[in-house]
Amino acid sequence: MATEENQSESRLSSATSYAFPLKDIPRLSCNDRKALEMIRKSEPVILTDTNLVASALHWSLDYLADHIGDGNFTVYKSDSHKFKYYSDKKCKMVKEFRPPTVQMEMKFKDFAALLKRKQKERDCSEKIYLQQALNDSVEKTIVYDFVNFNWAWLTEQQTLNNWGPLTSNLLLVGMEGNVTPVHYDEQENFFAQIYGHKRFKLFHPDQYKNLYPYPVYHPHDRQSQVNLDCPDFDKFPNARNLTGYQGIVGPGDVLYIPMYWWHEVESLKDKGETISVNFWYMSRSVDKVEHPLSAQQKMAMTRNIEKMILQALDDPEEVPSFMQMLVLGRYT
Ligand code: QVZ
Ligand code: ZN
Repeated sequence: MATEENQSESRLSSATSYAFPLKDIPRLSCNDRKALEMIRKSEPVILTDTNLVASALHWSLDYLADHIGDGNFTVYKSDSHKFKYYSDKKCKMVKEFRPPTVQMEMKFKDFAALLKRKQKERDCSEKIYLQQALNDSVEKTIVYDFVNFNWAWLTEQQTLNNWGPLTSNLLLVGMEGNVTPVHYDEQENFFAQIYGHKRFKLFHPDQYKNLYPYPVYHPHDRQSQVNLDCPDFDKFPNARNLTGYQGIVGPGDVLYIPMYWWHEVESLKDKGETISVNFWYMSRSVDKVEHPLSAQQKMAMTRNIEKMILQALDDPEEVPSFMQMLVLGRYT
């Protein structure tokens, strides 16, 4: 009888969303010395007045549909509200892997029409997310806004922080409710919000042990195996210790996401869709390694060791037993 009660209780608790302790990400002026200090120290901060994308604040779904041109755009479709990234290259490494999203190519006008149709539908289980590099595929009016981004401020930050070159600029158009599950990137990121609002949850790189990333050879490399909506604490017990930060960005805000910081992103219900542009930069060059190593350096090291072992064994299926032999009963 007691067992039955416990079972129903655990069923209930796993269905209820679990709240991790989250502190607010500071919102500061880009002229505030504290803000610059945070970027220098690789800490997340929301900058409210960079004017980074001031030239694009008139963008909307209809405006883009009218002016972005008839090039092809990459659109992801998901059966749920989640858009968990996977690497096409790594799909063959895991036999039983089934991609959770479908990638499509379409004209922006067709994307806009599809998005509006889905917003009207009562069944909102299927979602779409446009993700396109801002490049020559877009027409003059949009290029004009793009050229008028605050590149002077960006270049100043790049220089101050010793970052490498800008590697890519993604335009993101999402539906409200879309969620990009928790993952990290190997780049520095200025994330600029243009239309609608997004909620970010951020976790320090030292939360690695609480977030259980997939193996590097897995298509979901750099993603957490933990579902933050209903964590499986039996499988991932340290997820109970997870602590992080949160913040909401709106039009004109720029969030600095330091390299290796975990992030989950949700498009909020407010304007129907969200429009954002991110700026990914190569990391700063490390001039001197100091001990103890930082969480960031340990993550880079862990990735390299995993890659070396995989390369030597030449078979992902041999990696788990090898790792266990190395560790179990010796380092545990
Ligand atoms: C979103 C999606 C391959 C599918 C970042 C967000 C983010 C952002 C933007 C998250 C983002 C970046 C890459 C990709 C996506 C990506 C996707 C890549 C397939 C989910 C569309 O994580 O670092 O700027 O705003 O939702
Ligand atoms: Zn990301």
